[in-house]
Amino acid sequence: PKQRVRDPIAEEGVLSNLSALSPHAASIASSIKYHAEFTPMFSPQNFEPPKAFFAAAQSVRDALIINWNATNDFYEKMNVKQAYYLSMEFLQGRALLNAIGNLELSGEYADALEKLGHTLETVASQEPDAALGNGGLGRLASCFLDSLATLNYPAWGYGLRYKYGLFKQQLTKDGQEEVAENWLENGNPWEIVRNDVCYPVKFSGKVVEGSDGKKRWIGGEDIVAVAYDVPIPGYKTKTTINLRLWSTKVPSDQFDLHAFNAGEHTKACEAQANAEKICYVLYPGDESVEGKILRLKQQYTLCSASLQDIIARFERRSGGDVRWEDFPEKVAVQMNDTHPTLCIPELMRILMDLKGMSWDEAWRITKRTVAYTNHTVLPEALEKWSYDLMQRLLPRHVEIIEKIDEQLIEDIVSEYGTLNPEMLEKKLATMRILENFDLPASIADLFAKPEESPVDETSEEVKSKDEVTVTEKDEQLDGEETQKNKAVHKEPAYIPPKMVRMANLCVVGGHTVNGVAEIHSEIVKQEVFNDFFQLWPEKFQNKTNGVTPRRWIQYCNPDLSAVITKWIGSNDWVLNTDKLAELRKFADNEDLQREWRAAKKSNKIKLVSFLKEKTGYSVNPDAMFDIQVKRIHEYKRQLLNILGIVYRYKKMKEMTADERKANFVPRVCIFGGKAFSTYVQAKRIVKFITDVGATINHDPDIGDLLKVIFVPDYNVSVAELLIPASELSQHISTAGMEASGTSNMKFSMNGCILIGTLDGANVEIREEVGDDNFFLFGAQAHEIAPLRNERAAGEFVPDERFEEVKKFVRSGAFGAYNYDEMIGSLEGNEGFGRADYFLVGKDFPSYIECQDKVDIAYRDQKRWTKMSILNTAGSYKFSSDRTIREYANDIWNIEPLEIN
Ligand code: B1H
Repeated sequence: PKQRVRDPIAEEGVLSNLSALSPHAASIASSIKYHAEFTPMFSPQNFEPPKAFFAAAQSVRDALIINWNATNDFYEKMNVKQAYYLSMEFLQGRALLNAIGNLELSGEYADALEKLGHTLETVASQEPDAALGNGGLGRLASCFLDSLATLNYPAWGYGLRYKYGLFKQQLTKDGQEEVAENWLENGNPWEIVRNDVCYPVKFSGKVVEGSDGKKRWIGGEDIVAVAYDVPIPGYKTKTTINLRLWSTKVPSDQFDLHAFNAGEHTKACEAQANAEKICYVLYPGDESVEGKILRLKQQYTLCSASLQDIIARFERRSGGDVRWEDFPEKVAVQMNDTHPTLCIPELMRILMDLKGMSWDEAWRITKRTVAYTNHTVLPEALEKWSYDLMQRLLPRHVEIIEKIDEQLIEDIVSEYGTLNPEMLEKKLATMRILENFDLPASIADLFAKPEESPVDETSEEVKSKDEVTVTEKDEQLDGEETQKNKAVHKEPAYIPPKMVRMANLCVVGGHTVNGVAEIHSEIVKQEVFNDFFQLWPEKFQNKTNGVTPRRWIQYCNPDLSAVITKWIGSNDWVLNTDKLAELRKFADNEDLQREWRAAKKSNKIKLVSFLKEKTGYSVNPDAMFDIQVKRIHEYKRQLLNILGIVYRYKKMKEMTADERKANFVPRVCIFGGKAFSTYVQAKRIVKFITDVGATINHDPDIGDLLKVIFVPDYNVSVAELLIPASELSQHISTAGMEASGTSNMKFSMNGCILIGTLDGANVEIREEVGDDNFFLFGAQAHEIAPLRNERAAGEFVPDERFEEVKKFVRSGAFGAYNYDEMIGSLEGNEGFGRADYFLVGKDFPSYIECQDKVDIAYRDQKRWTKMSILNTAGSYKFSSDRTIREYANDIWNIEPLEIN
């Protein structure tokens, strides 16, 4: 303590070159210099961009911590009701520009850094993306945090601190390769580890009943979850909320020193490795049983640690007077999809086993506290867990789930007991939480079926317990296999595996269920959860998604933002996007049109150099930039897009140079997106797109008329470059399959015109921007099932042009790789699975005809610019501020509270 710490700020001369700065910028510069000096991980001699980033970020963090503390002190003092957004994913992207923008310090930081020899842009580009999410669902969670803070809502996010985020995508001649994304390698300047905020989390063990009748969960494996806090600043407000991410470690007393000293190093470190691996990767591959166990451990860690933390806060804020019936008046828990479903049995367990509540009391509180957002209706994505696996890992929770299921059966029977037994049985079969379970003895006699052949109950039990450790999807495949074998070997019939349906548990245990766009919420009510909707119609709501206009216009598109601000007369639109609608009245104004086009052009030019750097391809900035970026999935139909391009290319090749020029608008077709590592068909599509690009981009007949580019490693930062430069974007999922989509909103905000189906939020975007400003094609949601039936019955007659394009691909026009299997999936040939399940063939003609209309519209730049302006103007509804207000009012019942 006697040794004086060197203070570069106080030292003479160090700041002499800062004198030209404003006082605020000068103090920022000195803070950056201070952090540069005392950032231990970089060598002291240099001040290269990585170090400049880290030092700048730390100086921002200082400001955030002050606001973070003020915010939380105030919430503590006011004992307000708080909302908690629980999500396995937060796709934050970079934080620097967002933070200084929200603090209104961008100019000062730019000046300060310039004085220190760097541009803000270069410094900001040093930051790795925090990619703790897969796609839309995770990015939505991050937009919500920005809106919650901006609107001064008392709310926190809870998630996991994955050591490795979403993989980095590399493109090779074989297609996509995945590489680990070590985003924490150089440290994370935004997080604050709270070593004192940690909770025990248990797995396995057993349940015992005490003499008082209380259940206790004992033994098994104990780990510890430690909190890492990430401050989330609101825009133009002091409110800085918290994203609390859990990391896992072994309890401090569990390092086996004896084993280590005896030379058994691996054994000594085993417990540690087991605990730490829980937070190693986002979405560990779950094809293996080991992978499934890890994923379930992740989900439980999130739920258990977060609820313990929430409950501790509730107790602390209650002072000496804990009134549990007030818990739902102080706490709202939102489950982001079914991944945090274990919140329900975990809250029940804590309230009953640790706080001494009765089942009925605990159930009432739980139901008033939690709510569930559904993000997908794809049957294969509705989470189910093997009952046996869950029982091994979470025996107490399974008991609780069984009782919830029993209670549900009683509710169903009392509501529908007068139905005929067959219908009642059907209701029970679809609504129960436990799947493939016998009915409880108490009601089995309602369904007495004398003629049914007797099954050996005991052998059934034993078999399914031992065998079932994998998901139902795999089990079904296994099952089919086994069934075939068994037919030959005349073994007993296949026994369907016992499963826990997480979505059903959410619907039963939550007070509200919401979809994420109007059409999706209708499908949720009318199809996926229709039986529940009939029973509890009041539970169901819609909350159309939104995106934050801060990150997705203001910060990623400063040129366009300046034009908008000039014409609206102020930058109020950043907080109140309704103002964007005022642009409508200037849509034909030639001056606005000129400025609008200039902004787009400058964004396109920036993208051109990025594309050159990342892919080596040079593209013409005067061509139309046509973009499809999203996860690669058959239902999103990147295949439809690329086959449309192939068709266009083929037509071009059949023409003379003059005809080509006269008939086609030059286009740069850009793709981006990652395929799940084990999704074979998606990976094939990635390879196909790059193969098509390799052929077309080098064809001297084509030149600038058509380029096809796959941007590697699409992520939030890449999106921030692509979206502002886009002119046409594609949202072309099979109708009824994309719950909402959120990039559609971002593109529209940035003056990009959409081509799309009537799916997800496209429907509402089209309503707002107007039919004339949206390129619509394709079958509608209600037509899909009949079309699939028609397809299956062999009654579908494919369009000539579709046949032609498939034949062209098969001819080997795009290299040696055999694309028979990919094209076969569009035909339903024997062995190629479901016959064009996503209806690419059906929608192909209307798609390419619509693309012709796009070309015609683009030739008239006045018309196109007007469409572009009307997209931005009509996008006002899709701010996440609007969405969050709706959640706050209709689901969470929380009020904004400004820090004073
Ligand atoms: C969405 C997911 C999802 N829906 C499982 N479902 C996951 C499901 O890791 N997993 O197991 C991860 C993600 N993601 C998306 O949510 C929808 O497809 C989009 O249409 C929607 O816009 C987005 C946000 O609501």
